[in-house]
Amino acid sequence: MQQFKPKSLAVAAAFVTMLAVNSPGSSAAIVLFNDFSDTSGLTLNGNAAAASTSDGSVLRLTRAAPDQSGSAFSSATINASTFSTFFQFRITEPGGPLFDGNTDSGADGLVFVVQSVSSSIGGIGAGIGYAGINKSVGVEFDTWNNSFNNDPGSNHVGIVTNGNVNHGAGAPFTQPVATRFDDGNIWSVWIDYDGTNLEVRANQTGLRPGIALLSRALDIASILGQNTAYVGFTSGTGADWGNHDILNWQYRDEFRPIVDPVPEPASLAIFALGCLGLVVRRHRTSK
Ligand SMILES: [Ca+2]
Ligand SMILES: [Ca+2]
Ligand SMILES: [Ca+2]
Repeated sequence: MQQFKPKSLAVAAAFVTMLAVNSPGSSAAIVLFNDFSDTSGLTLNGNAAAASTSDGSVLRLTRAAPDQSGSAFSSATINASTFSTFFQFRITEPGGPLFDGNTDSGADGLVFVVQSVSSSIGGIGAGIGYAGINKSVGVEFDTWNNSFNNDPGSNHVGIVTNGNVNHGAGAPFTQPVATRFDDGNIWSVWIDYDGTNLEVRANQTGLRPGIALLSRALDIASILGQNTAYVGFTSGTGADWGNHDILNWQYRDEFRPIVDPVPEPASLAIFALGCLGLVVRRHRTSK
């Protein structure tokens, strides 16, 4: 998988200099976590914690145990009127009893969330830690069929709003995915919002697909009641469980799809500045 760390700080330092010359102002912000050895800038809630795994230091939203809930959000609000984000997750040790039409153990999944309520919010179980978060938009990776939520199956992506994980009749804005999200492999996710349409891409190859898995027209600024949001993740477990780990994450507060997760010079500069945690770097674009 992608390893996107600068080869050396000396190289990165050179980029700092270049940026100082070429990007003297501000307009775009970048959040970059190559790993979660330093979670500065994030507020971790509930059972969420950094964990050491074979992937390095990961953000473990929930561990493989019943009735866990965890969330992690940027401690400060960031522009979300347009954005592009990329992250990788791995869900391990899925387990628990089978019921409600599920044929595989493991639950409940995780959600990428933009919300304007609080950096310290989250729920549990069937709500994937997202239920009840008003003024929000969530992209769920749902691994458990809850018939009462009109889930379209036991493994699907969905775009949900205002903390409501009930998809409604016909389960609009969901897409079943054949390969289990909790099969233990690394999933790569791209989510892009151009101010009109929210698009979701996900696969296990790490190569950005041309076609979106799911899209939904949304006015996110209206939903949030503002242009800015706390951005992050939620997860929950109930009768079934799994380790829900975020391995790395980048978020750009402008629509600029991340084609190659290897960092651009600006990201290297951030790294060089020693900010392994949440980084909001301002640099001028030439618009
Ligand atoms: Ca499952
Ligand atoms: Ca579910
Ligand atoms: Ca669902």
